Amino acid sequence: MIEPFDKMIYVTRPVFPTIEEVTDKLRDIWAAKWLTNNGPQHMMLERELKTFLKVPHLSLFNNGTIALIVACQSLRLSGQVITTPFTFAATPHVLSWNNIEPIFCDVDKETMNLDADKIESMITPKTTAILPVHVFGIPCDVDKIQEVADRYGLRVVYDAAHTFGVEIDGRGIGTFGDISMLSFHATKLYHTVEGGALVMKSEHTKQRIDLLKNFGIKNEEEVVMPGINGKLDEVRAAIGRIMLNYVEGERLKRKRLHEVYNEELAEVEGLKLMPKVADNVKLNYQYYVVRIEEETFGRSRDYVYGAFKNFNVYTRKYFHPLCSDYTCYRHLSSSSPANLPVANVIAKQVLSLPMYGDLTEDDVRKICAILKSFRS
Ligand code: T4K
Repeated sequence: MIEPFDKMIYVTRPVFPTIEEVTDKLRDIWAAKWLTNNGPQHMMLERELKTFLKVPHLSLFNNGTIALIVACQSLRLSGQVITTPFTFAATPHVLSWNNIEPIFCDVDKETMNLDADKIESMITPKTTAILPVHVFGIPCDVDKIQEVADRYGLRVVYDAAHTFGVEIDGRGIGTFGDISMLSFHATKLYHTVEGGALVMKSEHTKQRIDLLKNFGIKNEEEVVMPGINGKLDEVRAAIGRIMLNYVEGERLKRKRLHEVYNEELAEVEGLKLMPKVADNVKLNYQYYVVRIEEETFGRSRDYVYGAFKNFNVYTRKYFHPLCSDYTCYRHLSSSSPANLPVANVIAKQVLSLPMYGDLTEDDVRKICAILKSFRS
């Protein structure tokens, strides 16, 4: 008989810096009397992140969603953009906010990312770009996606919200495609409370993006494009600078917890664990996701999700429902389940298990024991 946890175990918990570290930085901000609009903390964080992430240019934002909206604007995307239905709501919504039709393409059954072999069949004369997501921090097939994009003259914008610090062959994940978006939301491995960034190849694109995130204001006399307010303020930039000291420690704690999950769940019939990646990929271990195959596990994902609550464990069904099933998108022809057979299966199986550095190995072993006890 397994006892429930005596505290709520959530799918994740934000990393908190010490209050003293925050107070120290607040003193700097108070002394400078500068709160937002490209202040010193903002400028320093941009520089520090560029180095940390091994990327040539980076522009900070107040959240990842606004950043992605601006990325589409900066490349003047229009018409249709091919994306995945297996993602957070923000991904297709960003296209809608740009008056672009999301075209949903099926996903790969192992990585759960956009299936690069199916992209070509979704291209029409209206297609201007591909918007893949590195789901749960597992890199997409970046080479094949770029090859298709090049052949058809399409842009590639990555939703890299889950991929802070991920590298392929020592190369920052943000350097693939034309632009990548990172989210610095509180629930991410690295955060600025709310926040995000765009990573781009050229200084010219950065200049355009910096204008777009500040109302298009070039100087006191000239407003050169219809921009928006996407700026990150000084308080959150300062917290972001502190959090850079925490991110590698948090990554290593999560790496160990991933290993414990893998050890404990490896032999359980009916569970499919996180996809394996090539040796040249450095992961960030932000999420731990299992797929519950009802026929062999004997219980459905929804049963497991509900039963965990009796043990005070609050898992999440990331990402169910599929975006293609939202009321605002299900009328699209690409949303038909016949077009998305793999995504439809995966969305019924996935469950994100608790993953954050403050969990102990014993907590994870107990979560695994609870999960195994559900098998019938
Ligand atoms: N693209 C992708 C692929 C994304 O996953 C996201 C965001 C975006 C784009 C957009 O980026 P941003 O505009 O957000 O920068 C959460 C996050 O709010 C969202 O950022 C994230 N993806 C998504 C996957 O997860 P919810 O609605 O599940 O969050 P919530 O409030 O239910 O939090 C999850 C758990 O975390 C809670 O059960 C408890 C814990 N928690 C949460 C908060 C906010 C805490 O313990 N403390 C906290 O302060 O969306």
